[in-house]
Amino acid sequence: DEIKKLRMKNSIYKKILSNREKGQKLIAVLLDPDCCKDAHLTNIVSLLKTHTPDFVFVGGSHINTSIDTLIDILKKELTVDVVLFPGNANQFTKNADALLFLSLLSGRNAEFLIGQHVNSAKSIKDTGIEVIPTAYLLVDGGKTSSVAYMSNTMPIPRDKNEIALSTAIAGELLGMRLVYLEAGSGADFPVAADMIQTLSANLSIPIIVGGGVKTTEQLKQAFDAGADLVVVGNAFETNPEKIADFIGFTQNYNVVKKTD
Ligand code: 1GP
Repeated sequence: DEIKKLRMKNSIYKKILSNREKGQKLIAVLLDPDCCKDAHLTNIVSLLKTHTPDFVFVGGSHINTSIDTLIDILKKELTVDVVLFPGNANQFTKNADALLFLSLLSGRNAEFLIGQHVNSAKSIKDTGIEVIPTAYLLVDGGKTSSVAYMSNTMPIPRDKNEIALSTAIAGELLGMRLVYLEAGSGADFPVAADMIQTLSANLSIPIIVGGGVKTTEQLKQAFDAGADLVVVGNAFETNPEKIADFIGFTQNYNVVKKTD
């Protein structure tokens, strides 16, 4: 019951909001349980011990490995907040600190707009986990993404800022608490700065940006454009040592902002 009460405090969402109010940017490392195991996992865990991101996101469009096993290890070894970023209802586990309850608003597949949610809603609520309703917008990242394929939906064209904006506003008006602008894992191009800017100028909820962010220059562009939280996965799968650069960059960006 105590755990339930703690979880109901919405501490993850509060952390996102309070940093946003202070103009401080956040970074999350996305771990895909299929890739993040054995020696690679050991390496990542030891890197995360010294270079701690604001969050670790766990999930993926298509997963064959147990999410719980990965979360167990992360919780044992690290103090970082673990946020579930599920590709479908089967990936739900109560062992994370919060759940992004994603509705794929850019698509027109009822299954990913509300179907998976109905299947899992009661069991999610019973656990008392912090749930963050999130407007999930897939944007074309230059190649077919797993999200597009697995959800059988089309992404928003990357230059159609007004479509992205109307979609995000619809999410806000439906009561969603976050917008996740997604170019797809391993995208050739991250979401364009002017699309992020358009949303950031017109929304009152925080914006997460992810997909195809491979350099600190791209991270800076996303922050400058108004992203509150940037999620990076692939770049760290190929080069785990980049974690230090990205986290160092974010800390420095926040210090410079504070003294501006
Ligand atoms: C994918 O937004 C995340 O859902 C992160 O993408 O793996 O390309 O960093 P990358």
